[in-house]
Amino acid sequence: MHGIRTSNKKYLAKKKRRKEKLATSERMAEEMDPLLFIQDDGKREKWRVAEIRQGSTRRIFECLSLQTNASTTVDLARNHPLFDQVVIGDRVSIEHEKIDGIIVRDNLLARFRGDQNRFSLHSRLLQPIAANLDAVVIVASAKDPAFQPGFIDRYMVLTEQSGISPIICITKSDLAPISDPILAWYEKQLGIPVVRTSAVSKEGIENLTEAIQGKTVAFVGKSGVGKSSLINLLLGGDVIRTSHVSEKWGQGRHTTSASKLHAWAADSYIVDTPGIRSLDFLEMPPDELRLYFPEFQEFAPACHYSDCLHRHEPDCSVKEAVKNGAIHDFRYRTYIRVLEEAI
Ligand SMILES: Nc1nc2c(ncn2[C@@H]2O[C@H](COP(=O)(O)OP(=O)(O)OP(=O)(O)O)[C@@H](O)[C@H]2O)c(=O)[nH]1
Ligand SMILES: [Mg+2]
Ligand SMILES: [Zn+2]
Repeated sequence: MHGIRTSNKKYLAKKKRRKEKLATSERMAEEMDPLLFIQDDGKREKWRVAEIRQGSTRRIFECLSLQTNASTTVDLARNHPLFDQVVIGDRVSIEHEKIDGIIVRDNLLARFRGDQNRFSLHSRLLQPIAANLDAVVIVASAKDPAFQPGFIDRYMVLTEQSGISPIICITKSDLAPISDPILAWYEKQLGIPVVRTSAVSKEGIENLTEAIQGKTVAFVGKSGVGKSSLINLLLGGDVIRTSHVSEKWGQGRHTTSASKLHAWAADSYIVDTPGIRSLDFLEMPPDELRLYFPEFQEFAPACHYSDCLHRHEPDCSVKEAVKNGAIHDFRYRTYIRVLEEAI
């Protein structure tokens, strides 16, 4: 009897969650003009957008053919309807040396704009990072800049929101051993692959290769953690510029200034992204955030209030689970920190 009730409750909660999740994707879809997004009819040659450069009056797009090894450069003038729609990783069709349609995306990794005051007017709340990804590699360094698992947690909110699976990569393992218990938790309780690498000693490069071969992935993380250095190794040479971060770690200047997609093996692409200083969630709807902590979902249906934010509410099963160790305290603290930014 009890079992049935619980599973029914779980089912309803799941259904509700799906509906709520839809809200985000619907919001994102609303920003997409249906006339510009086309279905893949399988007939036309498809191209993948690898790089976007801003010219004085136009935008220049470097594209790689999905059928052959060809690459091509096309551009769009400012008044073209696709001018500000195309994102790195997009699959596009090209006609008369112009992009004439974006194929409907599988997914879009985006972040909330942190550079605007939440009361300011802006047309787009989300800033796209890359489209059509199979996974996101969240890169953190063991040292220089210091290991900060809170940043990994924050990125996981974005990967959950966009429905893309995360891979955690702890690099610069030559500088410090990292045995933070949170890493074991990510791996064992959340099922997220964790690889440890060094671009200097080459430790773990094989594991990283194995984790991302045959996929399209984006490398994300703070500036100076070593994203481009790893990608250079995978590309087999010094293709991308990397550089020492200024004396004060974490305050470093950004070496990679724009995202770029690199083809490095058969059907394998990596998007190198510029590091960011902080990931802010001012625009995250507070009642949506809780959906992006997957380990809460098992407990949330038993909370007294169905709209429980797991903060100050009485009879909260999530808080109970934190207390008895079923949910990691560190993850819960990240949740509360992000929630307080969003409220
Ligand atoms: N000791 C050590 N240093 C590394 C390693 N990987 C990268 N570095 C150094 O860390 C610095 C930053 O590396 P980048 O690869 O440019 O870092 P990034 O994450 O691409 O930085 P942004 O492009 O600014 O986002 C460089 O001085 C690298 O030589 C590593 O595994 N071990
Ligand atoms: Mg870089
Ligand atoms: Zn609760």
